Amino acid sequence: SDGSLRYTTCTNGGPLFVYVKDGRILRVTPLEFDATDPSTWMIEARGRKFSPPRRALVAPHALTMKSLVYSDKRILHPMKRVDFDPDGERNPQNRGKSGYVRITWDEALDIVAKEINRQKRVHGPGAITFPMSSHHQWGNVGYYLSSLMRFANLIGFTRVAANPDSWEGWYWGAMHHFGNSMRVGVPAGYGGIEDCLKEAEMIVFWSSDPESTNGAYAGFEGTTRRLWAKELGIEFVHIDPHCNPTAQLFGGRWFSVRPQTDAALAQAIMYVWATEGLYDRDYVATRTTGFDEWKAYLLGETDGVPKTPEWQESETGIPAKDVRALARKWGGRKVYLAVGMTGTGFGGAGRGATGAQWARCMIMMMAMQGWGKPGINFGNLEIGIPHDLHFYFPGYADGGISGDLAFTGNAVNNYQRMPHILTMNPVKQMVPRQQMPDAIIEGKATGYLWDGMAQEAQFAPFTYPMPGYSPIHMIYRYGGSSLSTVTRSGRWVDAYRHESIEFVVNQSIWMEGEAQFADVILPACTSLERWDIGEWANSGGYAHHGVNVVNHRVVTLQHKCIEPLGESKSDYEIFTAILTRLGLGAVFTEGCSELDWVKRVFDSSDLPDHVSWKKFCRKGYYVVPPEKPELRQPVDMRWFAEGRRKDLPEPAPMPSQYAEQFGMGLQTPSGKLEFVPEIFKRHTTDNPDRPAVNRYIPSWEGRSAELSERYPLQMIATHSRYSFHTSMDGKNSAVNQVDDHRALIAGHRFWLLRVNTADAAARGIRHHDLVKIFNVRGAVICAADISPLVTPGVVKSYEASAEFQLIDVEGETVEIGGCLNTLTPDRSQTRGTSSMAPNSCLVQIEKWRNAEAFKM
Ligand code: MGD
Ligand code: MGD
Ligand code: 4MO
Repeated sequence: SDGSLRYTTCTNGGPLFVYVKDGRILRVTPLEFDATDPSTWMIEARGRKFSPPRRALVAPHALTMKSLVYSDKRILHPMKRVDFDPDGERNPQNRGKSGYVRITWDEALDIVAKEINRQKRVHGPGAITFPMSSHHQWGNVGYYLSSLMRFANLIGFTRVAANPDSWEGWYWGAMHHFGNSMRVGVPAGYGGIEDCLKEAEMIVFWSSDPESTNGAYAGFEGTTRRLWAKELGIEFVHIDPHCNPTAQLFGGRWFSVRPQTDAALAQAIMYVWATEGLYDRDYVATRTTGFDEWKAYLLGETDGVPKTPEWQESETGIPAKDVRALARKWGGRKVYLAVGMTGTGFGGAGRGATGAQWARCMIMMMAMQGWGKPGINFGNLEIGIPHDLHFYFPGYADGGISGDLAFTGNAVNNYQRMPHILTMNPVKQMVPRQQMPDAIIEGKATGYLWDGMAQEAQFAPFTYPMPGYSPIHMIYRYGGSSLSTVTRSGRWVDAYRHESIEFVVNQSIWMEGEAQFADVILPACTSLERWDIGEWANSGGYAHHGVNVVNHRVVTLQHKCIEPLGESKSDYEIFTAILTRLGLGAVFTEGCSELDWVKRVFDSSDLPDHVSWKKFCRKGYYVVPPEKPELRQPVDMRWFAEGRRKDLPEPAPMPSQYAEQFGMGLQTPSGKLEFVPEIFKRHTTDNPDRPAVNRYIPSWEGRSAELSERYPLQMIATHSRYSFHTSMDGKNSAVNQVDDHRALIAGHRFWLLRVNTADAAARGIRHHDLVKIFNVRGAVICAADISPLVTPGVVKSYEASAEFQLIDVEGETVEIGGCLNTLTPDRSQTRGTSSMAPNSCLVQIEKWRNAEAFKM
């Protein structure tokens, strides 16, 4: 009615309508279905019928897209650092200090293309690196695993080997008890919604806050289902140092556990089960191995310390009587255990020094309770929707246009349906992500692989530099989040300024984070300014059937809604322009525009069987009809509990990975659920950090650590409720105005630090005072958010401030953007792994100068 055109798009927080008039975006709204879209599924449970709303319940950050497009932090033209001369003085020491001048695209592309050639000529393969983040704007064509991977492979590069950041404790620990390596050691969650609603009596949320983390991409799609569970009288319990938004919304008993002591609590619960017979004896006897050895440890027969509720009290801070009561209740009921964002793995508890101990306990607890029997499973009603999973559409990790068969899901997923020119990185050298700054500064680093192919892959170390290859001399950074998402991130500043780094190019949409440390900046555009295609929440790869979290399967054409702002270009166009200068333009594009690739992805999917290209383009989205009730996906692990052949719609494990008969048993050497993993017995006997019999080993950065005398508070900085990592924070995004996200004080939007009332009072800190949070690694200025919702002795905040802003105040350097990862330890959780352990980092806080003083 206002004369605008309605386009569609998809984001990390769900699909949107985008209203455009005269080349400008007027507004974005959550996508709503109409009468022509297929019907919605219904679940019957305990005499009630449940069906979700017929619209996309998107995340708050999705709705900020317009403000991101028109942000005043957009980079609108190519730029060069003022004191960078590619043919003369390069002044690496001034990165992040000196300013920029505008240059033309021609000049920028020439500098970058020439430098790529020079690096190869002078140093040889391996000198260039493309550090990649874990996420991207939505869409199968533009995704970093798609276009950027294709581009980087055509150039050749030292790979920055990612650590399994989302999965840490599961990959390095839990996986060895039950397999699921192709899911990085987390359970699958099939059929979990219906089973939970029909059967479960209680849900234990353990390090699980789906109202904040939204099953990653599902917005508030799961909220409705949890409300149904409340209506049905399913009891909720929360184990978390923070009375998180899920606990706040739904209520239920909150166990305020001290960070990283969870394994002690879990073991005390298992002690009660073991001694009071509150476990599934038949299941343990027939489906598992090693229980006697585990039980001996619980009872203290092996180390003289019975793991009683009294024993755990001084560690966790939870009274013994409460633990005993919880254990008895749990042991006598059908319980869903909810760990992390989907309830089936993840969780901040897994991203700390004791992360693997905790994740291992979670699997063992479920083994004791009969995992897979009706009402006994992992989940928090976030995953396991009765979708038609036979309908095929590729996820973003399934390779897109990359042609990369080694580091994406392409080889096992979409390649056969969309053959395109293969691309391969000829460089075998890798550098571990968390150690990359040290690799640059000290010239060496050791890492361990994240590879889901097999459980064994993680035991072989790799070293940097690798004989035969050049160390890194050029960084091609795409985006710029490391200062905020990598541990002890202040190291990056020194790495960027290191003399061995001859050239830094940054391709970013906004002037933030690492973009400020580049020699040449290439302006990219947002996904609303270019073509793409994607299915909501379909990540693919290690999260096979990831769509199982949203209520409807929605594939969207991601329209080019407006022309790119200023001189910005799509990433694909930038890559094409650089490769054209290297004579590889046509190899990269195969003669295709982005819209052509979108059509190729469309054709590779099952969409053409149901909707014409023309109709799809006009409507902008397609909703997959739900599965017929009789064909609904089976419940995860039910086959195992019943001793049948595996009946789940997933390709893993590989045929070679079954102990005896294909489809029978788990991906463990015994085929059973192993309380004492055989794989650990084989490979870690010389590593006390990774014992075969799981133990409670207090955190090396916990309350008993030496550091705690000077830094008595434990900081947990987990995933931000309102932004998606750095992506929707800062840059004057609408998210910035959310009071629960940043506080506007003296003209600056400060990152929030939630402090317990008693800890604040002891330090004379009042609500919204500026506080300095610090340790040996750095100091950050935040706004105090005083609240009883956080356990005393713990300060709660979030990772992923997009802004990184160092200022000097009376000789002291402090960071005022909110990059709390400048304080977290860079040490791996355990020896012999490349795992991040940001959680439970020891800090002190004090009231900082008042806001008026800050203004000067
Ligand atoms: P993102 O902000 O998602 O974070 O860490 P990252 O993956 O590093 O980074 C994406 C980057 O890509 C941004 O800079 C963004 O601007 C850029 N980008 C996105 N789309 C485009 C595009 O279209 N074009 C271009 N040119 N650039 C684009 C996430 C990581 O953080 C994760 S996944 C986890 S699980 C860890 N969690 C965690 C924690 O729990 N606690 C602490 N303390 N730290 C953590 N860090 C980890
Ligand atoms: P976290 O926020 O790390 O999320 O999903 P999760 O790993 O589940 O942790 C969840 C809860 O664990 C929090 O309430 C936190 O207080 C608690 N916790 C932290 N430490 C401990 C501990 O030691 N013990 C116990 N018991 N609890 C603890 C992460 C997932 O979220 C991932 S991997 C990504 S990449 C996505 N990121 C993301 C985002 O950046 N923003 C939004 N809005 N959603 C996201 N969803 C995804
Ligand atoms: Mo993650």
